[in-house]
Amino acid sequence: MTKPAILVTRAIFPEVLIKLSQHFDVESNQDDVIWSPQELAQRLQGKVAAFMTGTERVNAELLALCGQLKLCANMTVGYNNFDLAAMTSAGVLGTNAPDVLTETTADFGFALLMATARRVTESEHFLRAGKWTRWSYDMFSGAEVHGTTLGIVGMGRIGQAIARRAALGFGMQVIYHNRSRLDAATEASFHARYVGKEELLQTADHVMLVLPYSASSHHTIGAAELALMKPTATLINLARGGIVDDAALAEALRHKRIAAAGLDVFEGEPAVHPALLTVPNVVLTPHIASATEGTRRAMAALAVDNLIGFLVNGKAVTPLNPEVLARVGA
Ligand code: 8YV
Repeated sequence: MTKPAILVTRAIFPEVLIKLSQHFDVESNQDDVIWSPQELAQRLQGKVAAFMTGTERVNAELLALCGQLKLCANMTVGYNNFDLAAMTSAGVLGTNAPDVLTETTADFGFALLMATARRVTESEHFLRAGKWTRWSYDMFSGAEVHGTTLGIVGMGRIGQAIARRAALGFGMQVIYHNRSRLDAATEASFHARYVGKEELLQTADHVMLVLPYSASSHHTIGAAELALMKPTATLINLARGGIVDDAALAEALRHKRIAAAGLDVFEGEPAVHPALLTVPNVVLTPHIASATEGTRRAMAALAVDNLIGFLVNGKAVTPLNPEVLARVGA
C-alpha cells in the first residue's frame, strides 16, 4: 500500500524523520532552505500534510494551490502563521504544540527579565570592551526584581507559569490583564490581581507580554502605552513580533521614557529594527524562549503525534479548528 505523502518544511531532529517515515512518504528540507511561498506551494503538490515550524504562511492563496492538503501541524504553540478561517473553509486542519513548552518559556521570561532589569548584557559588553578599570558604587546599578510588581499581559498557560515564579519565587505582586479573568482559586494560587490595561501599565515595575498575536493584539504596546509606564519600568516581549511597535519602543528607550526592554521577538524578524540595535538599554535574543533540547524535541514530537494521530488514526491530539474534523467524520 502506498504511504500518504507529507512535507517537512524545515530541518528537524533526525528522529522526527525516522518516525514519520514509518507511516508516510516524507519529503524533508534538512538543508534548511527558506522557501518562498511559491516554492512551498510547489513542494506541497501531492502532499496531504505538512510538519511546520510556525513561520510558514498558510493562507487562502497557498490553499488554493494545494487541493490535496488536509493537515498543517505546527511544532509551535503560536499559530499566527495560519489563517484558520481560510483553512477551515478549505477543509484543512491546523494543529499546534501547546503545554510542552510552557515551563521552559516561562523560565526564559525570567532570564530576560533578570538580564534586562540587572543590565547583564550591557555590563558584559562593557567588560568585553576592556572598559572595566575599577569598581564604583553606582556602576550598572539596575532595577530591583524581587518584591516589585510584575504586570503580565496575556494570562494563558505561559503567563500563569510566569506568575507562579514571580509570586512564589521572587515575592512579587502580580497584576495581570487578559481577555478573560481567571477563576478566583487560580488567581489566589499566585496572589494575582486582575486590572485594566491602563492600570497595569501605570502600576507595574516590570511588564511582561505573553499574549498571542492577532490583528487585535497588533501594537498592543505603542507610543501611547509606553508613555503610561513608569520611567523606571522594564518591558519584556516574549510573545510575538508586532505586539510591540518596535520603532516606538526604540524611541522610548533612547529617551529613557522607560528604563529598559528585553525582546525575544521582533516585527519582521529575523530582521530587527535598526534603531533597537543602537540603544544600549535593550536585551535582544533571537526568538529562543522555548529553545532547550528537551523542549524542542517535545514540541516536534507533539507535531508528529498530530500527523500520525490524524492521518493514521483519524484523531488529532491538539486540533485548532476541530470543526474540520466533524466535517470529515474523524
Ligand atoms: C518557537 C514559539 O520556537 O511555540 C511558539 O509559538 O514562539 C517558539 O516556541 C517559534 O515560534 C519558532 O518559530
